[in-house]
Amino acid sequence: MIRDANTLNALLDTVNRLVRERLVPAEALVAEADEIPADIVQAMKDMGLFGLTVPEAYGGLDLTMEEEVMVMLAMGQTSPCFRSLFGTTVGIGSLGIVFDGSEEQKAKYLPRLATGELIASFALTEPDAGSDAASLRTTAILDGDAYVVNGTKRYITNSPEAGLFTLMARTNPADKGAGGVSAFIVEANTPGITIGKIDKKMGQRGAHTADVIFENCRVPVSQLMGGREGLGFKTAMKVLEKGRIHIAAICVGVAERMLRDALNYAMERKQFGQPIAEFQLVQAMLADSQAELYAARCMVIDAAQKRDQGLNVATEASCCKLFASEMCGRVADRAVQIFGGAGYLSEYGIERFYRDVRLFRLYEGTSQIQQIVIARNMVKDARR
Ligand code: COS
Repeated sequence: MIRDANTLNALLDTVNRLVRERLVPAEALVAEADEIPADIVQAMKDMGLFGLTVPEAYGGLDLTMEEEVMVMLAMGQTSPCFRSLFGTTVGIGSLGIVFDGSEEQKAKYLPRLATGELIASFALTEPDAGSDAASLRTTAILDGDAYVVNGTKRYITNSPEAGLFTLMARTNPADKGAGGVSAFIVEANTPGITIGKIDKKMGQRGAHTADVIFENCRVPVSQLMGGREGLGFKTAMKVLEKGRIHIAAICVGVAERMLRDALNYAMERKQFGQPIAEFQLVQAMLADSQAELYAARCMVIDAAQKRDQGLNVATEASCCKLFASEMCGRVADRAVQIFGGAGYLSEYGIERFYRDVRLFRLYEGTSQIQQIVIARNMVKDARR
C-alpha cells in the first residue's frame, strides 16, 4: 500500500540522490577500508533511514511494507553493505520491539532507534544453533530483579556498532524447544557483554559481524520483551518473516544494478568487430536475467501489498526470499561472465558484487529453510 505517492516519491528522490552522489562513488573505498565513512553514516541518519519502520508516534516514518520495498529497491542500486548498516535497525533488530514490546519499552527505545542514535542488532544465531533456531542454548535465568544471561551468539550483524540487542535466550531450560525461548532488549553496555573480533567475510565489507558473548550478564526484568516469557521464538519468526520480504527487495535492487552494469559493458565492449551485446549467446544471458528479475520484482511487490492488506504472507515471504536471492546469484554469475576476464578484476567492481550477494542465500534463513517453510505451509493448508 502506498499511502501518498508524492511523499514517497520525495523520499525515493532523496534516496536515489544519496545512492548516486555519495554511495556509488564510495563503494570501492568502503570495501577497501571495511568501514563506512562517518559522514555517510550521518547522512543516512539525517535522512531518517534508521526510522523507516518505526511508528510515527515514536519518531519514525512508519512505512508500509510496499513503501519499504520501494526504498530497498532504490538502496539496492549500490553495495549492500550500506543497507546493512541501517537494515538491522529498521528490520530484525528493532521489529521485535515494534511487534511485541510493551508501551514502556517502545517509548524508551524506538525514538532513539529512529534517529540512529542507537543501532539495533538481532542476536539469535549461535555456534550450534543456526537453521535450527529453536535449539539455542544461551540461557537467561531469573535471579531476583534480573535475568542472568550466559551464552555466545554468532555472526551477529552490526554487533560492533550496536547500542541494543534483541536477544533470544532460553528462560526455561527444561523446555528444549521453541516454547522455552524468550526475547530481551539488552543494552550493549550492560556489564558481562563482550564483542568478539570482527569476522573476516567473503564480501559485504563495511558491514560488520562478530560474536557476542554473554557472561553472567544481568539483564533487568524490565527488559523482557513485552514482559512475558516463552514468546521469544515467535517474536523471532514474525520478525524474520517481514525481514524476508525486505531482503528479497534488496536482492532485486542489487540484481538490477548488476544487470545494468553488465548491459552497459556489453554495449561498449567490442569483439569480432561489434559490441558483444549484439551476440545472441550474450543476449541470452541478458534476457534470462531480465525475465527473472521481472518475476522477482513482481513477487516482492505482490507479497508486500498482501502483507499491507493484513493477509498471512508466511509462504509468500519465503517464496520471495528464496526466488529473489537465488535469482540474484544467477544474475551475478552471468554479469561476471559478460564482463569476461574483466569481471574477475577488482577494478570493475562486478566481482565485489558477486561476492557480496552470496550472503543473500544464507542469512535471515537459508534457501533450504525457505523451501522447508513453503512446503510445510503447503501441506498444512492442504490438510485444512
Ligand atoms: N509467525 C508467527 N509464529 C510462527 C511463525 C511465524 N512466521 N513461524 C513459526 N511460528 C510459531 C509456530 O506456530 C509455533 O508455535 P506453536 O508451538 O504455538 O504452534 C512455533 O513458532 C514453533 O514453530 P515450528 O514448530 O515451526 O518451529 P521449528 O523449530 O520446527 O522451526 C523453522 C521452524 C525451521 C522454520 C525455524 O527454525 C526457522 O525459521 N529457522 C531459520 C532461522 C533463521 O532464519 N535464522 C537466520 C538467522 S537470524 S539473521
